[in-house]
Amino acid sequence: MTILETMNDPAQLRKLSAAQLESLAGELREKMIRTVQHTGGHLASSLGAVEIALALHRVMDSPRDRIVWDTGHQAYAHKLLTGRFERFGTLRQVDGVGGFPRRSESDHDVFDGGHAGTGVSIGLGLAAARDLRPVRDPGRRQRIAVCVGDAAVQTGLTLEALNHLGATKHRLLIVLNDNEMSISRSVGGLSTRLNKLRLTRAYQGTKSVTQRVLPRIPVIGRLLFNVLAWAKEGFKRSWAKVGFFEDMGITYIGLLDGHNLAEMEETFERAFALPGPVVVHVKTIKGKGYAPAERDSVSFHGASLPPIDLCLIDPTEEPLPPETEPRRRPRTYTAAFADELVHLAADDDRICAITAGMPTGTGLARFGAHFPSRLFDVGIAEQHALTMAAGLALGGKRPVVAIYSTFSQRGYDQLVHDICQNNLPVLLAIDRAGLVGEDGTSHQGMFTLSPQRALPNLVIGSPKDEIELRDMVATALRHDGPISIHYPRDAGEDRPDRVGEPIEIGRGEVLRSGGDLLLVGFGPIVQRLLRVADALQRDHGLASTVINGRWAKPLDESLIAQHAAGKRLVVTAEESAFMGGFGDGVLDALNRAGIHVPLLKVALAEGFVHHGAVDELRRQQRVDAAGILAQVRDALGLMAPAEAAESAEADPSDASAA
Ligand SMILES: Cc1ncc(C[n+]2csc(CCOP(=O)(O)OP(=O)(O)O)c2C)c(N)n1
Repeated sequence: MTILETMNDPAQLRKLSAAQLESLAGELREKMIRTVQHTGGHLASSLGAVEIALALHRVMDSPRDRIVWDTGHQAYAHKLLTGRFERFGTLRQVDGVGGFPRRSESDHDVFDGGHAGTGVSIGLGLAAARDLRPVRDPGRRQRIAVCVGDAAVQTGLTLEALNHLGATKHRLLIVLNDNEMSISRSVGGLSTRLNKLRLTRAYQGTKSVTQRVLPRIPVIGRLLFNVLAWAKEGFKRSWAKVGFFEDMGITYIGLLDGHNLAEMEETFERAFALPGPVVVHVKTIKGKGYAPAERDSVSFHGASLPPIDLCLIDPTEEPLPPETEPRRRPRTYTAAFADELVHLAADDDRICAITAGMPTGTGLARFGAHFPSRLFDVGIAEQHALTMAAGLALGGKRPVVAIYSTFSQRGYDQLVHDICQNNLPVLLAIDRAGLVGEDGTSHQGMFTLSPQRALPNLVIGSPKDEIELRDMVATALRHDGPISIHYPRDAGEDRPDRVGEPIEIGRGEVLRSGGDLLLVGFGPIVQRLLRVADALQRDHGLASTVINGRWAKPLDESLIAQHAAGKRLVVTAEESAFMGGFGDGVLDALNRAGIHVPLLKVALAEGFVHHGAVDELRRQQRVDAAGILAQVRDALGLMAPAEAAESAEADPSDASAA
């Protein structure tokens, strides 16, 4: 039996020897690699944070003490150490272990997250709450720690939290896990500063440490004296004023080797003894312990299957060559977007692009390869990305912000006030709209369409396929106002490629005509409506008109009203939240036109959608073709052919009646 298999409580960690802990670190890594081969997941970040997790759990008494994982993508070791070893093989699968901390899974998980930059605010809130409670046991104050990456530490939210934290006296340990990487390389002034720190302060001798440190730390009693004594003892560590944190009133300790357990434990222990907030800066290697991930942490940041077929990789070795040709996958919407943007930008030097730390995921890395000076990676700073786009537009540029639907939520007021109120020509390329699958609850792109529909001046479109996406991008960059184009994470429809051609804003498209039903869709879900229309015709002899809505705003109200009149049922379909979306727009339009036909709104059920394969989630949510068909049948009181045959068998008199 491995040590990991015997772990059911992190308290057991404190009984292990240094050699056992080293073996355990290896076992944790192996388990992660073997699991992610089958499930995909945030491998590189979690591999790099193994020793941090071990050290925190050894000096803290979780769940009484609280360990907050910023973003939460690096917490696999924490999960494995807190009772989820047995079920870890279900990582990111429906009803399995989630890819981020989840309070429903374990008392050791503090916060259900997934978005970067929340950790320090959560930690500060917990610390403030603790310090408002009467101290029951003065000898043992609750310890609170936040582990935050060098990219997430630069988010606006974290900077706001640090600024607040520095003005308080709350004891809070912030472990700054610095691997020099975001998903791509970390960017930003603070990054440059941390880089310099790494170069100049790493592993300086103790003598100079004490010489520099002793005069600078204010004398505040016995505990601190102990800390100073410890500094004198001969630890290889640099203590110095680090302007950025210390100017805000937060003690900085660094730089430590984030894979040296003993050194981290001792430092954390001492940091908890200090009377206020402390940043401990540790240097880690992203992907640590797995050569392919160490070499290419970008691909192994959030390894998904495909395109990185980890099944072909032996965890202990180099990647093995594929035995068969990888399955050809149609081009993604993201790729079509990037192609069109590069095409248009070649002739229009006003076009520039902004990403908030996601150049590869959004396809903008391609744009950057062609036009490096026109790509702005602002780091994980979605709010700034949008307002900077407003500034670029005011300066005569045609900015394109490519952003995942879920992360665009961060910049709502920037969209309302900075872009829409000023009616500026900014294209918001909303990638990952709809269900995204295994990344789960925090990442589903389902809450962007409804709030955007409320915004004056904003045009909102979604294409039926990847070529129509090219058309919409071409349209958007000729439009003189804010426009938001929503498209999914999926592969496209494998249409023959061509460059985009502008289309008319606010015009829908009739794809098929029929007299019984009207099916109207927003985005690629229209393809499923065509299959539903086929099935209704085949199984029930019902003819449907199918409209590709294209624009949620302005909606093609007259086209929809014209085709809705006299139908048995109008069906709207979208892969977005149930309330306030495209279907509600159609309902309002029909009411305004005085057309009273029953309307079935197909959308995602109210509530959050958790993790799992996207096809499975679509099935669960009844937004796949079969699910939509079933909903239509329910609405019309029809039976599926198989059911009809079954009930006919059960009751032959019915069959003769038919
Ligand atoms: C608000 C938000 N924007 C973007 C992302 C996508 N994202 C996930 S992890 C990550 C990089 C995090 O880098 P860092 O904090 O340094 O941690 P590391 O993965 O390097 O350990 C990004 C950009 C996110 N989760 N949340």
